[in-house]
Amino acid sequence: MNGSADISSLVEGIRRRDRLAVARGLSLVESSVHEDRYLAADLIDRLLPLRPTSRRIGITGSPGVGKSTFIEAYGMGLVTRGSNVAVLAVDPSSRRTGGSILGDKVRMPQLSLQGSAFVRPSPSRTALGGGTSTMRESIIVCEAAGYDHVIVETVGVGQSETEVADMVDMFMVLVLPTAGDELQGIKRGIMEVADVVVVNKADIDEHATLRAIATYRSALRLMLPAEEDWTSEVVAVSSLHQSGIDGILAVEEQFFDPQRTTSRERRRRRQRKSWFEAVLRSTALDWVTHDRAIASAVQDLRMAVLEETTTPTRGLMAIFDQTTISRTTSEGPRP
Ligand SMILES: Nc1nc2c(ncn2[C@@H]2O[C@H](COP(=O)(O)OP(=O)(O)O)[C@@H](O)[C@H]2O)c(=O)[nH]1
Ligand SMILES: [Mg+2]
Repeated sequence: MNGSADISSLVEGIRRRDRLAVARGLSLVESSVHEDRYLAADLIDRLLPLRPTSRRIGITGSPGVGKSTFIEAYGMGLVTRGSNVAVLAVDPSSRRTGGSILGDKVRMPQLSLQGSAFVRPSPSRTALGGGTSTMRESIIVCEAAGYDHVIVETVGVGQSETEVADMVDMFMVLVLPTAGDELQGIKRGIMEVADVVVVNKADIDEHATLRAIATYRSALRLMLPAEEDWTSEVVAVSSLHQSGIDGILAVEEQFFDPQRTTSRERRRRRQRKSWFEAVLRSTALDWVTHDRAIASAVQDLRMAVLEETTTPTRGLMAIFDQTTISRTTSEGPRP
């Protein structure tokens, strides 16, 4: 990558849905190399106006619940209906294990072979925000390439699930048919943002699956709905046998009913706001750590706080006042 000519040809390639160009675009937005971040910003700017409408779908659930297998089955269902599907994975742990990236690819063997599907396991980011920090840009690249479905799989634990919920239109939580015990283990926060609860591995135990459906339905009724015009659905599937996928596709159609357009747009607007706030926070932190004078003052302050000779608030106020005063005096009119 060395400049705007390259960006132009990359934009063209992405628009033609050239797989190599899409992959290169994704690598560029994921890159943490300083110059790449400027090129990536340039690329995203150029792609933004070129996006057809898409459906962004997030998939979460405990490791082993069957997310990758589900995406394979669901993705195949979509492809069969004529959709173009891109799959992105958030894996904050992949840097350490290395294996899960390969594992995911291996577990979507059918979908990976489809001409109208693109499966991309994203590497982790060590920078602030972990694996999700550039996911929004990755989604934009896929949309510009004409993928009408962008499916994001969370692989990590902790924050990444709710972060992904904040960047998709429809958020699905996969659970096992062992409802009673499972409900204890699932964080309430995740259930509250679930638009669809998918009881996977229904093939294992039919009765347990029915019980699980009932349990999740009543649990969801006690929670505040994520959207005021949508009641969270509970659907059972067997991803392994690719059965129950019609039910998922039907729920998706209901969710994306044109009558709900306004509330979906409201949701995306809300998400753009939190995107801005997140970038503002990390950029502000970048500025502080890149300005040598401030960074060294902050380091002194850090020590002072450890020694309890000052408090974080008092110390940071002092640093802030000092830099603002010195800037205004140096930039102000000279006598
Ligand atoms: N019996 C059964 N096994 C499944 C089903 N879906 C996934 N599995 C198995 O569960 C294991 C974990 O699946 P995987 O998709 O890798 O889970 P992930 O970690 O959530 O992505 C694999 O061995 C799958 O074959 C299902 O519907 N029924
Ligand atoms: Mg997986």
